[in-house]
Amino acid sequence: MAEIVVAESVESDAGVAEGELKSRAARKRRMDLRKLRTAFNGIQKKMRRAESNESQPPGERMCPGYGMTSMCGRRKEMEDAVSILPRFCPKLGYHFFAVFDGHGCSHVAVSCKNRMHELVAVELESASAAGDDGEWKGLMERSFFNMESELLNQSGGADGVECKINCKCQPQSINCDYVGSTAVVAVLTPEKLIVANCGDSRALLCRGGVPTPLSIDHKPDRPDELQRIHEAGGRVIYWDGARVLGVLAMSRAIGDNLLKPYVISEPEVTVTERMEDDEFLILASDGLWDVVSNKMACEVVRVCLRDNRSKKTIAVAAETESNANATNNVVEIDEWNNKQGGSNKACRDAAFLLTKLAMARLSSDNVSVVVVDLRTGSCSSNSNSSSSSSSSSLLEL
Ligand SMILES: [Mn+2]
Ligand SMILES: [Zn+2]
Repeated sequence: MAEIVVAESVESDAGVAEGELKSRAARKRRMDLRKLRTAFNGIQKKMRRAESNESQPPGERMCPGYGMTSMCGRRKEMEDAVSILPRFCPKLGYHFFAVFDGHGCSHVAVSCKNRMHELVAVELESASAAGDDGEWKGLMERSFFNMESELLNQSGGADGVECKINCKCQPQSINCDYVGSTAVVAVLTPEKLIVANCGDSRALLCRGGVPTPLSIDHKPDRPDELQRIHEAGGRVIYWDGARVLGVLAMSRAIGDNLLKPYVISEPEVTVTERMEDDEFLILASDGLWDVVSNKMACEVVRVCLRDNRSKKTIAVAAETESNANATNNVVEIDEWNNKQGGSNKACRDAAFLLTKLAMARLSSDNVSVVVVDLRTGSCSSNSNSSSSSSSSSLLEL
């Protein structure tokens, strides 16, 4: 600002009559620039507030854009379940996303869908500060343990099974011990992305265009899992792929009482610091991952989200062309950056496209996909700096 003032006084001191018009025009340009800069500063401040969510009570924080598809596909029964709960823990304002892939029957997956977020919220509320990574690990492990304990209590012990959910296995009590579900659970905080996984569903982060898995599938032939099963006295038999005792094609699951202690429900937990170049998160059941690679899934979602963004950018450009008033342009950008989170068309399209791709590639399983656009809604403090720097570079243009 000081620079501009100095420049103005120098020019008016020159006082050349012919230059009068020129300098008036220059002054007007500077005034416009100053207005624009003031407008940008205001918007930057607003963006930072919205993104850090500091001004909002945790219970009202914006959720990133998300979309999901869950399809029975070529299977007879639908045994997948999806759970999405923005602000599931009102005290902290964190967001919850999960995919549960049931086997034997849907009741374990459905119970997980109904209860897992509540169990995680109870743990979060009782934890004094869910800040450090070790605490997150314990917290998620306890939630999974409690989830399974509830299922065991439901199945009434020696008297047989008493499922609370109406399901196909209810009359045949013995089968219920062969019923289970995978669980891939993601908790999103303004700074971190926590993933707890048990089974062969998968969480994949796209960071700067690079597919970054946040979970490793629990398959019986994964060397460390194979060793664990052997040490527990179990065996992995190859019967249409590697299976625990020749039965289950995954080495961890919630439920599956008859395969204990070889099949365990303890999740593996990753805590990932959110970065400015985090693009989106995909959670999906093996119905997708069996036929679509991490790389391809990332590419498909990128195109969907980019298409949506570029449409918006074109709209902004058209608006600018027809209306030379720069301030209007700024308002458009402001709206674009602050667009509300929540269920979002681009993410829904991306999830649907991935599901269709799995079908086209002859997936024989249920397919469930959740896509979360990490560039919308709540952002980390890291991305605050990036948004302000990108605004400044806009200003320099
Ligand atoms: Mn499956
Ligand atoms: Zn059942």
